[in-house]
Amino acid sequence: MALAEHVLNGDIRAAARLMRDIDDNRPSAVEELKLLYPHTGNAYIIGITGPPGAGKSTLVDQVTAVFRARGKKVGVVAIDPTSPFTGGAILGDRIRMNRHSCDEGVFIRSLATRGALGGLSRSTSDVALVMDALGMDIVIIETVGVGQDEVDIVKAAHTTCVVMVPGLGDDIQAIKAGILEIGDIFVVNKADRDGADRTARELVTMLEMRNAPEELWNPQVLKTEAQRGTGIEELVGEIMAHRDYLFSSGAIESFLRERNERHFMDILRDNLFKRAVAFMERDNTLARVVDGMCGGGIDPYSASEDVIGGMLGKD
Ligand SMILES: Nc1nc2c(ncn2[C@@H]2O[C@H](COP(=O)(O)OP(=O)(O)OP(=O)(O)O)[C@@H](O)[C@H]2O)c(=O)[nH]1
Ligand SMILES: [Mg+2]
Repeated sequence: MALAEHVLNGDIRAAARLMRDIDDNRPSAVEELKLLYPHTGNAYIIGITGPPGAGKSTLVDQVTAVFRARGKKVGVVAIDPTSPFTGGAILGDRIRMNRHSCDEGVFIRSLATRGALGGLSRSTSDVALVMDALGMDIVIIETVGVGQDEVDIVKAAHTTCVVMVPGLGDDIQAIKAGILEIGDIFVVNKADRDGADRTARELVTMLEMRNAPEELWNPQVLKTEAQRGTGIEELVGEIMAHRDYLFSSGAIESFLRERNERHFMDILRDNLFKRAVAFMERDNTLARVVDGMCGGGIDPYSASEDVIGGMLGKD
């Protein structure tokens, strides 16, 4: 029986193995994903993003508990930035989500950004797909909202929650407009700290300044204390309200079209690049091009056009 069939039967170990195969870039993993794909599209995907240490993992843990209490199965994909600033995040996530570690209805998986050759958004989509096929009703993706990569990742989520903390003060002005655009819900976590109301007010003001059309979704700003579990029910309620909006307004259609287009383009780019690399390996093209660039006889623009021309002509 193919690994995919085991996954579709809800076999958690098979899912974990397939995710490892995806990580290792095994060609067999792609064949399994092809089998799984027709059975996906049932999970509701929630993105949680925000600066390092904002309390995202603590929040994910609490939100997971609420969905579990409602009988939903929850998959969690935590993107570990493996940056020197947040080193050890994986361990931290494991500890913070410890209480779910014996729960068969919760599947937690960390992804490292380092070494994700095919692009992080591609591997995140693939892992979310496996969780979906495994029968997870909810898939939560946690990522530190810093770079374009992270923004791309949360675009795959039906509902994106942007997590902030009090005391950002003037820094809040420095938050890229991109973050405002991707948030469906804004959360001021660590509301036990001073300045939570002010941060919430500033966010509301910034959102109002966007002058978004009224018929569109109007993002709310919520306050939470993830550590004590305060405001979590309200947050889940708002996530469900956004879900209702997506489906009742029909916005889900364009969302899915955009997401599918990005997913396909990601895979296409990845596959083309892999084929180009394999093509160049046949006759050591890379070394020749680099030699030529160092010697001054070859420019990289013409060289890449030659490689693509050769590849398309011969294949
Ligand atoms: N005071 C206070 N601390 C909190 C709250 N929520 C989380 N924390 C603490 O904030 C610290 C960081 O929490 P995490 O959940 O690891 O934050 P994170 O955003 O996932 O961090 P990275 O994944 O490393 O970016 C931990 O020590 C938490 O216990 C809160 O509501 N109030
Ligand atoms: Mg975290």
